[in-house]
Amino acid sequence: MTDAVRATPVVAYVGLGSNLSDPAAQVRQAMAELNGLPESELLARSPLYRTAPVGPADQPDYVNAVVSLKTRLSPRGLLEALQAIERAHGRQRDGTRWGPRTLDLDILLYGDERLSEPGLQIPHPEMGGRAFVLVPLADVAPSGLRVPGLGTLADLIERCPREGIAPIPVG
Ligand code: PH2
Ligand code: MG
Ligand code: MG
Repeated sequence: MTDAVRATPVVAYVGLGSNLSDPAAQVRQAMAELNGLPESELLARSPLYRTAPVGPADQPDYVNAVVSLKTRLSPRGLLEALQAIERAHGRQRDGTRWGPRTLDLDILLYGDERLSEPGLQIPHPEMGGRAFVLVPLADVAPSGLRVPGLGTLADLIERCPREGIAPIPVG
């Protein structure tokens, strides 16, 4: 893993998504694994949502959720830890954009930082208009949360049609 660990922890938000091999179980299991990340403390987990696929329509519905964590991992260190969890869930990267996946873990926000590096853009470049990200994010973040470059979470939610997304009952 990339060695960078920071002296001061940052609050990061991670989006979870799955639409293959028992998606709700994949997401719940991934939340447990995120709870065990080194140099990190899981702060909150959103409910799970069943969501219509964005992108190619000929794929199963997704289960989506968001967690917040306090972490001293660097953005790159966090990304590598998330990719290791994706691989453990059998994630195949065949290059198909927006195609079906057993587990997708995306860094949505990392404090108030903006980053644009190969393979790592923060805030997540597509989060601003996606209800399947914004709705669970609002479950774990203050509505006044600023998304760097995009405004407050409350404003983004207001502008985003809340279609094709339904909470999954607990239990
Ligand atoms: N992820 C994608 C593409 N489309 N659609 C939904 N509903 N949920 C996702 O997590 C999702 C998607 C690529 O990351
Ligand atoms: Mg991803
Ligand atoms: Mg994604």
